[in-house]
Amino acid sequence: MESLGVLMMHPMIPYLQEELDKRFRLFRYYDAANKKEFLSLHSPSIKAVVGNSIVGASAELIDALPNLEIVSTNSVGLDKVDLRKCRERGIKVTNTPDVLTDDVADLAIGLMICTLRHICASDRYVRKGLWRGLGEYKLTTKFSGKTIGIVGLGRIGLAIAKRAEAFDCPVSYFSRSQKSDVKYKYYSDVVDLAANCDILVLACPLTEETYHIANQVVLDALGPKGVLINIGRGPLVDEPELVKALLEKRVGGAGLDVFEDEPVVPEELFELDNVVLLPHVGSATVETRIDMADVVVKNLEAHALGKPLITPVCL
Ligand code: 8YV
Repeated sequence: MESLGVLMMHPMIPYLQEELDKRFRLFRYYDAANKKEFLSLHSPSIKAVVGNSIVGASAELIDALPNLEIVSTNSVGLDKVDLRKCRERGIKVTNTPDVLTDDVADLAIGLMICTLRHICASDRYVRKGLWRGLGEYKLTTKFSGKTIGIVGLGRIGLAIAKRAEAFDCPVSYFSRSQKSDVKYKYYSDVVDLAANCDILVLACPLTEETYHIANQVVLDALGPKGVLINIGRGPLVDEPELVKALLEKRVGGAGLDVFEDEPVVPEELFELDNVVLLPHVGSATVETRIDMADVVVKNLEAHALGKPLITPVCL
């Protein structure tokens, strides 16, 4: 297995780096001062790429790696992997589904409650001494019982729906096609879903089809009492339109874990108490990141031994 050269694109938890180091020949792309030189020097040895949601395997990178056999991304999202190129070149792809579902769904519910009940803003109120100075915090909005519209009813969307049911929240959803095995109300049009829910949750993958799925029309359908939650990818939302809609109070609030140009977050949002901003931490718990690392390592191990992959992506 030591002959498998693995290119790591971005720093990840030490555990993953150690486990990869133990088994394979690890090349740290992010450490290289001159990336071009680094690649031309090591490309003959590199057979695997480990990326994540920040840096993955672009067409340009894949072209620079003639012996690449597998891309194993430390994420469930595949938007940073050029899947078309992988298909063309016969390069295998794996990701980290399932192990992060609970964390991301927990965070989605947390964002909904935080946004409606102003948990972060109330906390700031106490820390700034305003409770003592100005008295009680203003009234907020009830969460239990709100109608939740989920865009994308995959593993994470379903886990959010299951949690929402415990709060007596009616769930409806939009996806490419209606699911035969769920009881939730289906909308074939995302605008209709937005118009008929209190909280719109983006839980779908980022693809050409879903880019800016939450556009101005959808945001206006969601309306001044509606709240947008995004735990998917930043570019699912037309961010300038969302900022405008929030500032003009055409949308009631937003809970965002992801942004169009991370780590850049529109500063106009910093002052809004009805907006919760998180630094892309959906899967960021010790337990889950270790589980994700194990999936990456097991996939590469299986590949090196010629065994079936653990979580192959169908290309
Ligand atoms: C991580 C993610 O933030 O799984 C995804 O698609 O966005 C996250 O789990 C990321 O890959 C960590 O680097």
